[in-house]
Amino acid sequence: MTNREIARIFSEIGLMLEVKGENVFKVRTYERLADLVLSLPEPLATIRARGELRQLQGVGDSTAQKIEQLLDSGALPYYEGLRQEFPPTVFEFLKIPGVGPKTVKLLLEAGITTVEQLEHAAQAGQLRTMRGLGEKSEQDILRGIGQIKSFGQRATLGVASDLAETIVGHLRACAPVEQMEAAGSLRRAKESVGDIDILVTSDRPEEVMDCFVHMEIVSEVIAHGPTKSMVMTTAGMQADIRVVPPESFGAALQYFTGSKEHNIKLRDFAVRQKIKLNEYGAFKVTAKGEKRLGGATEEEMYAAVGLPWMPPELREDQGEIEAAREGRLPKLIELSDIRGDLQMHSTWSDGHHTVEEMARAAKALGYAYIAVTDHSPSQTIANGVPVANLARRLAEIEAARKAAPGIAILNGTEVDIKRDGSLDYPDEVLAQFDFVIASVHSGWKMEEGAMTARIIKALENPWVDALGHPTGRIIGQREPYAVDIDAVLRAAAKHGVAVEINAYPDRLDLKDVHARHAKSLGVKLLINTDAHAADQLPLMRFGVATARRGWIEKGEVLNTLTVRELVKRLRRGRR
Ligand code: DGT
Ligand code: CA
Ligand code: CA
Ligand code: ZN
Repeated sequence: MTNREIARIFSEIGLMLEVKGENVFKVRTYERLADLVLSLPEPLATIRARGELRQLQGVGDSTAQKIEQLLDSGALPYYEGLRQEFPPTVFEFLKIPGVGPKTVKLLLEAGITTVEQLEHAAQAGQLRTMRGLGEKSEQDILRGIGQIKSFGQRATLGVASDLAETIVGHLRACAPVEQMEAAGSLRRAKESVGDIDILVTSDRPEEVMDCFVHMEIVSEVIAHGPTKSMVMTTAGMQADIRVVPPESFGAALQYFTGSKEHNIKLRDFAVRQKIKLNEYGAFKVTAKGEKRLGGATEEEMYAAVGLPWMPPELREDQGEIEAAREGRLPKLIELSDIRGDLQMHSTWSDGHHTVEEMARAAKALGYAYIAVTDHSPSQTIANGVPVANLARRLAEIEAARKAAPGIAILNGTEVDIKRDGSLDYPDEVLAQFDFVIASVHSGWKMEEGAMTARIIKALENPWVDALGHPTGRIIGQREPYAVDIDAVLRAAAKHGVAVEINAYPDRLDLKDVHARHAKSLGVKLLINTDAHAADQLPLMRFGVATARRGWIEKGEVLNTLTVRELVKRLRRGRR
């Protein structure tokens, strides 16, 4: 069993115990275990082989035994037993935004056991009569069910990327593939991906098909042809593969990368030049017939109609073809432009690794600096740092600076924006940090005007350098809070506050179109991972991809600067 699978089982145990109404400490124990397992840098089986399971923080004898059982047999009687106590839909309930374990308990007691029954009961106004629920929870539940339906079977960019990497890695090892690329919305780095589209060249296509349909992660073979196949994976996501001849690889890659809207516009543009573009190539159409112009590479496809190649992230028919014609495509930011990461959490709040461990991991990525931004005190669940502990925390940061030279460690905080727009540390405390990013973590349901005023008030505080995850959304799970993002971005521009593109793939916040709007207002951006463990630092790539979808260039992102330039350009550096 993988760490991820074991973590899921612990997390489900925690949820089931919570639905049962067990005591919170027991529940938290399992939540923490799940977090711990996810943050481990190596497989549990390896740790066990060294005899070090019991040395993990928070792992006692009984937990270690459970892990051993799972590793040996793939099953855990304690877990199976709990599952028997609930209808199988209990986890579907819990996925509905706005439905927590306490609500699930009430629903089950009322005999509601499927999402369908729940939706009907909510529509019929039956929930408001139940103790502990009201008209408001009824509306929340209906809205939550609606959100899940509209996200449908799509996956987040993070999940889709992992899956595509697994498939591509498997094919490289198993099949005689030459060129290989994942196309579609994944290549365009859309925030959600419907299915994975893989293109391959090979002189033995049938062997490629065989390897593909026999992958361990295949749960169902939907189609198995000589050059085209389609499977459903255990992750619940469909994947398609096509083998194409090398002279058509660029044409197919261009076609299947999409977007459909981009392709339609491009083909229109081609037709006016009497050129035909399709998944086989580019062709000049004359009275005598068709003459092949190219198709082995994407460059040939675009060159055939007199355009430069353009990055997949731009291909959304948002003006990129016009810009290409006029020679004003942006020079998009790249991952290698990033010199540091300015939002992450350490063991001082809810992170899994120490300041020094985070610094070493960031240095290994080639970064020149990080800001460690632990939560502020009102985030009690996230173990926010009380003022009284800040001096000890700073001492640890100073020690880490000595122990991990070669990377600058900024003493930062992710300070809470309270409901009234005031901040969770007093100004004289904020003044002592090197970097302050302010975020909303509570009171999601405020009305738009109040939320906008709340955030703008926070941006007016002279010690706020940046705004974190500006709309608070969790993709496919939680809608952004109601906020006038245009007004917020204008305030950020006015006060010289940088605005974050949170790179965590479940957030991507600012999202692409908002990033582009920010750029048009002259707002400076930061791309940060919000890592809660060292292995999350590489998620930076998703934030960079989102910035690229927003047409962002290097010069608009502050964490592409050297640390000296950065410190000068932060708001506090300009005082
Ligand atoms: P997804 O999978 O829903 O996240 O989005 P895509 O963009 O990956 O769409 P998908 O998988 O249906 O098709 C992959 C690409 O193939 C798409 O981006 C453009 C191209 N394509 C598919 N169907 C059509 C079509 O009817 N017309 C045109 N022009 N292109 C198409
Ligand atoms: Ca697709
Ligand atoms: Ca597809
Ligand atoms: Zn946060």
